[in-house]
Amino acid sequence: MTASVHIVGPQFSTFVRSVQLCCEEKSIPYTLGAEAGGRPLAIHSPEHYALHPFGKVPILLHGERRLIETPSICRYLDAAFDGPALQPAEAWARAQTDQWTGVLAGYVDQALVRRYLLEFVFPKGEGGAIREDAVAEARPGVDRVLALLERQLDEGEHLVGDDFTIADAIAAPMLDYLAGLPAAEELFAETPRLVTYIERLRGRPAARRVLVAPDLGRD
Ligand SMILES: N[C@@H](CCC(=O)N[C@@H](CS)C(=O)NCC(=O)O)C(=O)O
Repeated sequence: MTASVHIVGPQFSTFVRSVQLCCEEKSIPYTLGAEAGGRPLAIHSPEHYALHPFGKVPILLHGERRLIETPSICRYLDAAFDGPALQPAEAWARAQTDQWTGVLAGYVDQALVRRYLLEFVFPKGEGGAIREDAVAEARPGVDRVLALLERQLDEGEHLVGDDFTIADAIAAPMLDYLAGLPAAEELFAETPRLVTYIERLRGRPAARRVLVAPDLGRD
């Protein structure tokens, strides 16, 4: 099996960044980009659907192996490669990590990214305007999720206890984007632990390479 992996997807994607963070945290050699097998891969092309039946990214390529779904990819990288463990060994803490990984990649992604953030990043209003009604409609869901994360951070420095896990790798890119919005100060006004947590995540050497640099120039 080859020592390096390829992450298929654009670097701006939150889920691609989560997989990239796992590689960086574990020092796994990787390449990243919207290509596969040395050829550009157009989103939603037949070639894309051949690699991912739902036409999403990321897709992990490791030698002959192909894997989809960010939580599964992160768990695989953690299990198959050396480097610092990104999941607790103890059964209950591991189950909590799995739980949060699923919650983040599902409900939290929907509320923060799909329903809210994407309204700012890819505005769908007339003339490319932000749809203020869609933003207002999505906002209660954002507030609920941020309050939930704030409560969870009462228990430790990261989402599951004190150590960085794949749950944090999934949370980091979406929270980083959210914290970059003009409305961030108001969004996070009631969640001081979350603000500190985002700064903690952003300060990790791996995160500095993934969240800040839009293009690492990797090929
Ligand atoms: N359940 C998937 C979700 C992946 C996903 O939604 N990726 C987004 C990019 S962050 C995507 O592929 N968007 C393109 C599309 O929906 O067509 C996972 O965990 O990897």
